[in-house]
Amino acid sequence: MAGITPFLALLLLLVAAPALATNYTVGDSQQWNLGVNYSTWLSGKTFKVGDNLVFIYSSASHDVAEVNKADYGSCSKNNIIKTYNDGNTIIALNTTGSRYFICSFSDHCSKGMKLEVSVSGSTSTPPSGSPSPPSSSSPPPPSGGSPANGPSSQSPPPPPPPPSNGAINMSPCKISTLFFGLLVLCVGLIA
Ligand SMILES: [Cu+2]
Repeated sequence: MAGITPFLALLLLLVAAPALATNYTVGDSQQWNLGVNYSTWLSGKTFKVGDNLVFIYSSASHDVAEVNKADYGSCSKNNIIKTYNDGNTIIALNTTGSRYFICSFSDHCSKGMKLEVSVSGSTSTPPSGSPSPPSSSSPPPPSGGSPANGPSSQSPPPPPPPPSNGAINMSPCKISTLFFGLLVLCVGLIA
């Protein structure tokens, strides 16, 4: 019976990592209302695929209508893609690109109840080329699995790479002193 190898556990961890989505309550404590500056609310925020927008409002006073870019600009209600009016609307940002939301009540859109969000892909895209990061901190295997008693179920982590020092122009005496210091440092790190 094959248990979950550490490699597979790491792979699962990597796959599960992008699932950490962020819920953004539109307007924060001011919610989805008249008199809120949503440009200010948007500043500094970045939205990525998997995040959610949460519109909280009184369904008697407001709604959330998704529109296209042109209708967003003109506050037109002629081509509404979808209207939500449950008072607690969660919009899943599943695709990259811009999404446009307005309130279709009266003239609320032209009074500022409009929100454009730009959704980007995964933010954590490390530069390719280094498949194995130098920091080799192997996470413990997830609990819940069967206790692995196999002899090769867990391999010890590889030793840290030696510190690389550039070319130093010094007298032999100082170099030997420096070398001895580095040796002591290395022994201290390993021990
Ligand atoms: Cu409204």
